[in-house]
Amino acid sequence: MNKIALVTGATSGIGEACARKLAENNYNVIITGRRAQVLETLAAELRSLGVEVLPLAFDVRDREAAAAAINGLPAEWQEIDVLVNNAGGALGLEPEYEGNYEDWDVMIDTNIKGLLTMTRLVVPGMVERDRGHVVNIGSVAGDAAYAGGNVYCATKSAVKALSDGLRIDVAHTSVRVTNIKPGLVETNFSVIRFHGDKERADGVYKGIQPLTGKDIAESVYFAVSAPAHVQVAEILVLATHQANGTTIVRK
Ligand code: NDP
Ligand code: 8X3
Repeated sequence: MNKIALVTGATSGIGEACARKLAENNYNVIITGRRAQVLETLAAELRSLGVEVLPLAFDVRDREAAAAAINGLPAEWQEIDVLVNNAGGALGLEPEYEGNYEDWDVMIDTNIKGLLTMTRLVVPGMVERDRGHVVNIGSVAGDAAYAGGNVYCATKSAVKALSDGLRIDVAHTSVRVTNIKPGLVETNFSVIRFHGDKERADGVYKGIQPLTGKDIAESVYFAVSAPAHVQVAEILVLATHQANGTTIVRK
């Protein structure tokens, strides 16, 4: 019987690549995100790989909707083996003293509270079954702040703290917790950060070969496919000409 993975934010970028990688490796996948039509299209593609796919459209900031989706899972989808908490992003790059309140709320509500909601809904079943793996998508941005990163960096520091905290809280079980911390990955991330300004977004990846969602999915799968006694706690994955969140050599 195939294992079951749930990937949040599977409509784009890293989450989409994770869903594809897991499906290619015979996981039945629950794919989530807000855009129902995009989920349907991806579901059709992944089903052609011979696995079962359940698309669930909801906003991770909406606790009631998230609870209805997870608590209402059909019986054959309830025993989730892998939760990839990926949904999230950045909005704005203003100095902290000039930041936008609404942008702050979206980042905190999605990257921290949304991740927590999904953890709260899915992990009790893993603990009960004494089996499961939570993969949180953190960021190099959580290791140290960079100019204008303030609130986004804080949310990714929170992902590190929440991953470490969960790892402690499930240490008496066989549930594993991994924090994947990508560097520059070319996805929709920067287009969204700059509120649709594609030219500015392209500038983020100018002069350097960025990572792809697929590169990150490989790390996710490395952690998930490790032997049961091996807990990959963290992986920091950077582009080759990037040394940390601020040192990026462009050619
Ligand atoms: P994308 O913008 O390409 O994808 C973001 C995904 O998150 C989409 O599938 C989107 O789906 C989903 N999402 C966003 N908000 C919500 C919400 N409120 N409810 C449900 N789903 C939501 O960006 P990435 O793939 O790059 O980002 C994925 C994760 O990786 C994020 O947590 C990001 O912080 C992290 N990351 C990204 C890096 C990068 O350089 N790109 C580097 C390090 C970490 P939909 O719009 O359909 O809701
Ligand atoms: C995304 C990577 O460095 O653009 O988390 O913040 S960075």
